[in-house]
Amino acid sequence: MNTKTSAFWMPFTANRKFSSQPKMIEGGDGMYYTTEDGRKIIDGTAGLWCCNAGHSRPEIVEAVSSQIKKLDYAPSFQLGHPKAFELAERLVALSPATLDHVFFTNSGSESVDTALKIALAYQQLRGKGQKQRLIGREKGYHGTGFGGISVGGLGNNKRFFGTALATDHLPHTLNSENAFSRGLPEANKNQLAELEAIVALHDASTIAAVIVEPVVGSAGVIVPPQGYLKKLRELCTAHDILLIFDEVITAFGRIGSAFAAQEFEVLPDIITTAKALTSGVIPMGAVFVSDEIHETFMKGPENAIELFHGYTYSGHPVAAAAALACLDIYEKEKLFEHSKAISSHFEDAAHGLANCANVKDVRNYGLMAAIELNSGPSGVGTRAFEVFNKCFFEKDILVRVTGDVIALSPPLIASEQEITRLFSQLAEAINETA
Ligand code: PXG
Repeated sequence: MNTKTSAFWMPFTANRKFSSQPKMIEGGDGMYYTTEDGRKIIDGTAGLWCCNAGHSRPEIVEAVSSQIKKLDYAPSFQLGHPKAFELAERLVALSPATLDHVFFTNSGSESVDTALKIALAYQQLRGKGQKQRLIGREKGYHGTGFGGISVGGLGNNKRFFGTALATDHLPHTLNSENAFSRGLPEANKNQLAELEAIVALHDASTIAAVIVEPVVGSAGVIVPPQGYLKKLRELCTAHDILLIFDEVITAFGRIGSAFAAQEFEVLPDIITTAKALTSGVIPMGAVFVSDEIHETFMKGPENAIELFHGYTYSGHPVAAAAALACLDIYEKEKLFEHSKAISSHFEDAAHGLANCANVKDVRNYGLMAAIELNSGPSGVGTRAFEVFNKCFFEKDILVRVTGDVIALSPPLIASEQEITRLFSQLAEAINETA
């Protein structure tokens, strides 16, 4: 292994393969990354679905550096600093009504574990302590904490680590009959019958919460069938089960609205976020909790800690400053509206690849798209990985690969021309790959 890269054990990476041909990014500016050899490449993925405001925005740089000068760190345990409160207020002004309380974390994984713990504790506090089972969904990705992998539905992420919690899983909603759907695919009547079956099997009295990504990200942009999320909400309400939307990818304009909950007009009890909260600049996550849940915690003696949970860096002042500057950019530049406005151009551009070599499916919603390829002769993911390399080294675009899926999620500042260029370069790369 290349000694220059072996000290850093890279996450979710084929470390030895990386080492043989490192792909290094040295700079970022707006829609572009600069590679080690000085090429400007279009960031087709907003980093890892997070840099929604684009890279190295001077407003965020300024907010972060002046915050460090003023107050670098202060605890949030039994002590406060104003930026975290200001940010919480700004966030609840954006979030769906009744989700009026924010718990700060440092990542999506921590947001998910926080949400699951709040759900379990809530059921105990309201006298329904038997409700301890958590329901996820096949192909779901909820980060890498023990809670997140337990409700998650991706085998590779779970198999060495046991199943820490009592869980069960809904079926995923990917249906080959719906290949090449634009936006929301048609509903399949039986998709939610499984929830009834899970409830019949375990009994609603043992189920605390259901957690889903409103639009699945990591497993390859799986768009919810029409009416699916509304029906899921109805079933959860009917069985007195909390509904958690994991919006670590979908929140903050990725699909046009501030939250997928608003986009699909479905009100969950808890929403998890991270990534684009700070446009990826400083790690930070936020869990939005309903008034009803929050009030349930606020009933004990006033001098008692209501929730034995939190992180050294919950509400970190520098992260809060970055998030506030980022929200200012989203607002001033109307980036959520812009994201919605260019989404039909994005959809056309994505579906323009339907006839490229080996394309098996194209899926899209908002500024999320998946181009799924047939597996190559050497197995799952090999062809897509070759496309990824060709894009990076020859076509000057960054795409994301998971298995046979190439995922696109550009920063929300993308222009129509940049989107056209992104997809035309990708089309060339796909057609030039055997
Ligand atoms: N929930 C969802 C829905 C996510 O997409 C997490 C939780 C965990 O977030 P952290 O910040 O702990 O990584 C995620 C993260 C990919 C990719 O390529 C996606 C994620 C992370 C890394 C890569 O699809 N999503």
